[in-house]
Amino acid sequence: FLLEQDLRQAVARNELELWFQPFIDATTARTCGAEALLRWRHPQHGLIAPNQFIPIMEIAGLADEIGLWTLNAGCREAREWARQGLGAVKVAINLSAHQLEGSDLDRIVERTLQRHDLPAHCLELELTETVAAVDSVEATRLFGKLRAMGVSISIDDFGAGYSSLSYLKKLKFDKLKIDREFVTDVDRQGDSQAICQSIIALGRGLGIAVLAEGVERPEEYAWLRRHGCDLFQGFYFSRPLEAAAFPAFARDRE
Ligand code: G
Ligand code: G
Ligand code: MN
Ligand code: NA
Repeated sequence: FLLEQDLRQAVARNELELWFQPFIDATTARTCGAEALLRWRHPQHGLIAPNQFIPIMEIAGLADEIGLWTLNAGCREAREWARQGLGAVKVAINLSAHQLEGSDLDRIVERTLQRHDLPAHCLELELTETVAAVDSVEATRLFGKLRAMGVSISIDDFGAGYSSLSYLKKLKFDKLKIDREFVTDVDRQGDSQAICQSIIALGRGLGIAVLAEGVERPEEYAWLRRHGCDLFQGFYFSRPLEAAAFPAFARDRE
């Protein structure tokens, strides 16, 4: 498979990039962080989105190597934001299931933070709920260590998977990210309203911040704000930005 052979070389050839999509804080209306989104600048095919190569990455056994690259590049960028005087802006890195297995992820994260001299509270790790629910004994140990270091953990695509809520009792998280499916047209769809209100209440009850993903329209933003959602992300505020463009965006919203 051609793309797989190319992907094996992508890290060494410096073809991977991180783009950054801002998180907006409801209280201050400021940028308080960004999700790092992986892109592959292929020499022939141009910029390739993660949906097109992450499955290949996982099948080809490259998830750990590329995951390490991503964590490292994201922390380096967050340190650069701090150096440029952007206060309290976190970077959120997506993890794949593989990175939690047999895991010395806590040690990897610790070393990466040290290497870049980045405070742990500037790093957030995003997991889908299916990933979070895999092996709760190992995950409890791992998340406990990461959170004790000061790293935050988010549940991505919340509500879109098949998992039960029982992992919310076993594991501690810092943020729930409401899946875009429930955010789209929330201002005019009763079923989405019931679901978003429930997730916001759940977050409140558990003491976990709630972020709405995929906000595209001002009416969606207004509805979610009015109903107590804490954080926002989506095209309404900004598309994912190239690394070089992010600091200016964050500064302009201050
Ligand atoms: O960037 P885009 O908007 O196309 O993201 C598509 C999907 O790829 C999302 O589900 C996102 O979580 C995932 N994704 C983006 N970057 C990474 C990454 O660095 N690692 C992993 N595992 N998934 C990522
Ligand atoms: O699955 P995850 O949430 O990690 O991935 C985020 C994905 O959602 C990225 O592919 C990103 O480009 C996309 N995205 C972010 N904001 C919006 C939005 O407002 N609308 C749409 N359609 N997609 C979005
Ligand atoms: Mn994500
Ligand atoms: Na998501």
